[in-house]
Amino acid sequence: MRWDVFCRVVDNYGDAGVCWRLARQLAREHGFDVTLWIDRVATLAKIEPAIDPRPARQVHRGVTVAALDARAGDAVTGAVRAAADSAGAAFDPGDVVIEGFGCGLPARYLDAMEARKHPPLWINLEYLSAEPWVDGVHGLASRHPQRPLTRYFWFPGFTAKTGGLIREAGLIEARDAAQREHSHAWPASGEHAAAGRADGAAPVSFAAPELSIVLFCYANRALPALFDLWARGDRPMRCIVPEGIASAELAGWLGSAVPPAPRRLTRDRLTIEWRPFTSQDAFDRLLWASDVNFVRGEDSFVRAQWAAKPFVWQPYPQEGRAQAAKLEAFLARHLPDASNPSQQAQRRLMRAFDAEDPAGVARAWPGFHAALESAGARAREWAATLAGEPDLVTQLVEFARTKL
Ligand code: TRH
Repeated sequence: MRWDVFCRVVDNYGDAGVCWRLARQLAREHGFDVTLWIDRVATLAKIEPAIDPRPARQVHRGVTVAALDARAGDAVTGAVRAAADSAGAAFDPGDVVIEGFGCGLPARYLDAMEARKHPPLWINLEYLSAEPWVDGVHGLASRHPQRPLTRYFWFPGFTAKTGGLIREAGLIEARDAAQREHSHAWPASGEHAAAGRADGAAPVSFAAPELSIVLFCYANRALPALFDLWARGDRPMRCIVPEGIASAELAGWLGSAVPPAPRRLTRDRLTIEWRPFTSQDAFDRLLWASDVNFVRGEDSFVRAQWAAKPFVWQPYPQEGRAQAAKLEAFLARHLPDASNPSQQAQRRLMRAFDAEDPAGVARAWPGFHAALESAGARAREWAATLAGEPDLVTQLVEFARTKL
């Protein structure tokens, strides 16, 4: 089967991140001939460094990456435009076309779909939501208003009635292996502090081990309150910040411009470590090794759940804080026990962080920190439950086979 995946980068990295992960898995695990049509190849190159942002077409990890020429309005790639102009040919659609997040297919591509004896299976990949209504709309079809084409709506989700979550083969095993190895290298408790000093004298103080945090969030007015808490805390804190993230808040808190990555800077008990963006695989490994992960949007949010570590999710900010409903829907699934103190502490911090409420975050962090052990247990239990469901691509391929 030939698959075409279309992606237009709205902003940030998640559109490219999700579509790239999907395309890779279709090629690698199912051997399909997959083309990812994407308008901003440079955004993809930021999270897949081996991609070159310049050529109109390139093959990487079994996927053909074709540049969509957004300037043309109906978005044909330079190479395809040349072919179409010279031979009058248009796009040659695959058997399945995935329209990423309702990005819109080029008019010439739709023409070519119509011209095929059997039009391709057209699937619109929707944004992930934990909201209950998703169960009722996943998999529905709708006729195109002007063309004899049908489009199916694929809703990722957390239940068996949705299209599932992206989870490539071997992910859980790789995570478990890395975390087993890491736990040897990283004592879970404070043993290393009790190891005493080189001169054999008794340990100076039974310091708690450093807490490592990955901070991948949107601009957030509550951040300086967190940095203050972490700097004045009773244990060393290491906060790993991808380049460009939370720059304004960090510059304000430091009182100086944020240094270019890679750099490390310590203030009291808080060490901030700026790192360049890494590949998606390396970012996963960072999430697996960290004690707490602040994540955002959609793809890092899912990857933090697979990492099975305590996490704080900042949903993509929307008009009138509509994202708060998405957060509540997720909390109702992930942390449903109103009487459980640990789940309550996690809910409080996520709500305060999403609301960008400095006082709320300052009140919520100590309870969240105290509940880390049980939050970790809940994260592992949640990841195991989700891993028991068929993954999104497996379901997508099965669906395609029934329709073609
Ligand atoms: O970058 P985002 O904010 O993308 C957002 C969301 O997807 C949101 O749902 C969507 O509406 C909006 O785009 C248009 O957050 P997200 O979804 O976590 O995507 C980040 C991607 O970047 C993810 O695939 C992980 C990847 N990444 C790396 O590969 N390496 C890195 O070093 C970092 C920091 C991220």
